[in-house]
Amino acid sequence: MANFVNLLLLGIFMSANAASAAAPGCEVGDVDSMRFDCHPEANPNESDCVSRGCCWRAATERNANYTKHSGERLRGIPYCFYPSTFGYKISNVKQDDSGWSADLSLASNGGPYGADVKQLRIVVYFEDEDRLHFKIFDPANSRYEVPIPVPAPPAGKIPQVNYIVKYSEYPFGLQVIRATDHTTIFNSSVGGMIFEDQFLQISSLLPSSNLYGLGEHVAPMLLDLDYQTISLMARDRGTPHSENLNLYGVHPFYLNVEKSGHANGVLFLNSNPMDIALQPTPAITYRSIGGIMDFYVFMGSSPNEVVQQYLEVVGLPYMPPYWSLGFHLCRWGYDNATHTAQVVNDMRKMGIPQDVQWNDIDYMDRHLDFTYDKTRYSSLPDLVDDLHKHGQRYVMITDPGISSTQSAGSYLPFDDGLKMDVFLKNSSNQPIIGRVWPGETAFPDFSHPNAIEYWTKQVKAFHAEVPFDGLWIDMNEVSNFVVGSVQGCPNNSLENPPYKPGLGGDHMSTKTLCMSAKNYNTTQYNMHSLYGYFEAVASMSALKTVLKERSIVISRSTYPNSGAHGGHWLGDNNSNWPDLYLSIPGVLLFNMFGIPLVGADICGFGGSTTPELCTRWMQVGAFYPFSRNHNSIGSPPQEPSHFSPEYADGMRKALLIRYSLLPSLYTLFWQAHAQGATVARPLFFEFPKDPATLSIDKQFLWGAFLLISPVVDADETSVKAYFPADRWYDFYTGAGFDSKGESRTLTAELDAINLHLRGGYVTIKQDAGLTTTASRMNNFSLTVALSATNEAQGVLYLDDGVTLDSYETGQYSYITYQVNNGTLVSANNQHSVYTPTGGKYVQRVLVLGVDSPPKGVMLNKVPLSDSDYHYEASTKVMVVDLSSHNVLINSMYTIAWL
Ligand SMILES: *[C@@H]1O[C@H](CO)[C@@H](O)[C@H](O)[C@H]1NC(C)=O
Ligand SMILES: *[C@@H]1O[C@H](CO)[C@@H](O)[C@H](O)[C@H]1NC(C)=O
Ligand SMILES: *[C@@H]1O[C@H](CO)[C@@H](O)[C@H](O)[C@H]1NC(C)=O
Ligand SMILES: *[C@@H]1O[C@H](CO)[C@@H](O)[C@H](O)[C@H]1NC(C)=O
Ligand SMILES: *[C@@H]1O[C@H](CO)[C@@H](O)[C@H](O)[C@H]1NC(C)=O
Ligand SMILES: *[C@@H]1O[C@H](CO)[C@@H](O)[C@H](O)[C@H]1NC(C)=O
Ligand SMILES: *[C@@H]1O[C@H](CO)[C@@H](O)[C@H](O)[C@H]1NC(C)=O
Ligand SMILES: *[C@@H]1O[C@H](CO)[C@@H](O)[C@H](O)[C@H]1NC(C)=O
Ligand SMILES: CC(=O)N[C@H]1CO[C@H](CO)[C@@H](O)[C@@H]1O
Repeated sequence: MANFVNLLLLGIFMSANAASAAAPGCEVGDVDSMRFDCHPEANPNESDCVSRGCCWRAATERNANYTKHSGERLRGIPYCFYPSTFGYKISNVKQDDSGWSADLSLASNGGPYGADVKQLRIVVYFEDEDRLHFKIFDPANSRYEVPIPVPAPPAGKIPQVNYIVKYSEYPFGLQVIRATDHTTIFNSSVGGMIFEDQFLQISSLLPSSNLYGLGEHVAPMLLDLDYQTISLMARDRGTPHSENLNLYGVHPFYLNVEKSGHANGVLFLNSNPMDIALQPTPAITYRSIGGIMDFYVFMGSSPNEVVQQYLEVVGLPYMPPYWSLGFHLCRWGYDNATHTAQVVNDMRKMGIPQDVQWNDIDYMDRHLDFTYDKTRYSSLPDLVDDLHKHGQRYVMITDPGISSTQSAGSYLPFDDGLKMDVFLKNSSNQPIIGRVWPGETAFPDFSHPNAIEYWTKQVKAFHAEVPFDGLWIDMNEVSNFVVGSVQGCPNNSLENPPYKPGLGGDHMSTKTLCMSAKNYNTTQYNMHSLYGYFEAVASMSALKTVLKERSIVISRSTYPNSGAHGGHWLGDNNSNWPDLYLSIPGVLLFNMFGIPLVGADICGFGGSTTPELCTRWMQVGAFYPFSRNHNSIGSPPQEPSHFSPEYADGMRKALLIRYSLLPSLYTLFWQAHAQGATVARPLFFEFPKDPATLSIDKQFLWGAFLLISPVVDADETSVKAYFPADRWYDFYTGAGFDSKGESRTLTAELDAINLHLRGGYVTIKQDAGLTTTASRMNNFSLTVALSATNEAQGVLYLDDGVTLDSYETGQYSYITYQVNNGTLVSANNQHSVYTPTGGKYVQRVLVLGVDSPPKGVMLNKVPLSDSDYHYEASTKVMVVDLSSHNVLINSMYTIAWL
């Protein structure tokens, strides 16, 4: 008997061993980089691995260099990996006009996280010339799908597509190949595809390891593929000191740049908490705990085109009001309205530009939304009135948590919410109660059909008391000071899913509501990461109804399509140099995500800034698309007006440059809104074939024309800047040089930020005032930066800056500039309806890179007098003074020089 038991054990041992070493399909693991992790949880072991139908083998050179990752997960070449025989088999492939569909049947054992959906369906839509869309789902049971608006699949056939789609039969994998250069963009014939109720997994080979996106996280711009796992789930998490931790927003979109310089992109349209594992193969693995597999693949082939194609799916950015491009000032810890007003007055006295004053939660009565403290902030309406009289604006914070403990009849936001049934509910179908600033609160379900009406009512009532100009929506991950709710959470599979994404070791409901809390249609398990998105939709809708003009919603939590409803700030950073640097990749990422109105808290939120740090940060922050200085309670003041002239001068100078460039910046926002362009742009977007640009995230561009090279370290008096091969001009002197693609060391005094104009572009400026209202009264000037072939081009979009849908309703002017052979042509023949009511004339034209002194200059073929122009031989700059000629900015004219 004893022998028999021993034999049996030996038999089991041997068969397990055989499965791991010689099982069919395990030879895929002979190449370390082709191993896809079958046991991402902590502490894998052989028997557990083999019972999953996977292969177990010690990696050839494993782990000496890898450490434990967040949440106790292992990093490195996996011991436990999928055999090449794991997965589904395809059958019944049917072509139709706009793609094909097929059945997928499970043909091996499935995953370890619950029952597998054995019969799946795949539908492949050839949606657009450069966009492929496919879905893999359970045909027998409808499952949650992300409720953001996306284009409907085409009704008929797309005449010509720039891709070829193939598949492998078993195990099933999909390949998407760009037709023009035969690059495989997506290839899921690797790893282990799994489809279970609470676990979806699919892997794909990447064409190159130049990978960007997958936010929101804090990290350098170029992602690290050395066995890194990025978790996505909206979370209120201040200043994580570890990269890749899940943060406020969720953007499962990446952009990839191939060796050729061509780019591609992929969106995984899924909103459940997920892990995204990257490995150096290069390859990507998505592990989501719900929804369906819904993918969009974008062929590019330039980075700009990838973003454009992505935004055609998730929605173009909205058009912000002109004033929102001015400078914003805020802090938590203004004790009263007088204190807030004092800051505004100090800024005016110091002659430092400011458009918008903000308040954090200090203004509220006991932290109740839609109230203000009638003692400390009794003069708030007067402050707002004074701002408006000075052509300035006011924005204050609003949190989603609505106090549930006020006596009935005393607090309408709660009473109305009950009446209109808009709160998220718990398992006994009552409003789920958490705890935030005002104490116990209920949380509006902004996806509820009544939510917009409910929220608009509150916004309108408060606006009647305090006529604010925009909404700052914080804490909308949604943040909660207790885990789940004040009653805790039930114990069920939504609260404790069989696979738990890394989440930095957090529980699912850490700092948020229970996963089983109920939205109108579904649960927080599915909709959690869309909370801030739906709040932004409701907030922007309310502002349109109440203000009847363009406004801003600045949201902490975002999801694809958020950019169509407002902007974002990067959250609670700290006053230190690393955070100053990391703000640049943060800003660049959100431009790729279609939320160009973005910036970090200038000078840092937490901690104490120093005058030097704050000066450098104000200089780079003057070039954030959304430029706001914000500070935490208890930290020393960091308003620009607070500093001595040694520092304040450098801050003022940077802001005045921003204000002078606002016509060009506003035009960039219009290009984002109308065409899906980025505003702040990484260098590789313009120079993707130059490998040196692929990792540059300490410099960035505005559009194609302005290179910004800030100081991001302490005690620097110079900065090393890279110049891709092109003609560049010093912004201050206009002197130019031709770069072959080289780094240069530039002087960087404390009072100035290095800026360069790119040859080939026309920049439109307006003399800076101390508010955008004042700036708009000033006249325009053009700076023509000639290319090496003496050409340049530019565009200008003009409207009144506030009317809703100015572009859509045609109330704008659009001017193009063409320069070649010594002639500038300003043409308004595309559209010229709007004429500025303030500053409207072109005062000056600067031409940079004019090789020899002009013999004459003509305006509309009529020679100008010698006193109307001059030439600076040392810098090769020609200045044409048009001030006595009344040249309207939106008129047709030519300027020629010989
Ligand atoms: C292997 O891992 C599983 C799951 O963690 C555990 O239950 C089992 O005891 C482990 N076996 C050994 C031999 O360590
Ligand atoms: C481990 O790290 C050391 C030092 O960085 C390096 O020399 C070595 O090549 C690495 N080994 C592997 C297997 O990556
Ligand atoms: C996709 O990947 C598989 C597995 O590595 C490989 O055999 C196949 O050639 C790839 N297909 C394409 C089109 O790249
Ligand atoms: C307002 O706050 C400032 C700054 O803390 C303080 O000095 C001042 O006394 C306060 N004024 C009133 C009226 O409370
Ligand atoms: C649901 O919330 C209500 C408060 O709105 C609370 O009284 C009740 O106990 C909660 N139910 C559960 C199951 O937590
Ligand atoms: C809720 O479900 C209805 C009916 O299926 C659908 O029309 C609506 O778009 C859904 N709303 C959200 C926010 O998911
Ligand atoms: C939750 O339920 C599971 C399964 O019923 C049980 O194993 C676990 O101990 C429970 N957890 C708690 C905290 O009650
Ligand atoms: C360039 O301008 C000169 C002087 O106006 C003119 O003679 C010449 O024909 C122009 N060349 C072209 C290619 O337009
Ligand atoms: C939570 C967090 O770290 N937020 C921001 C603070 O620091 C950097 C730089 O400003 C940002 O990129 C982070 O997103």
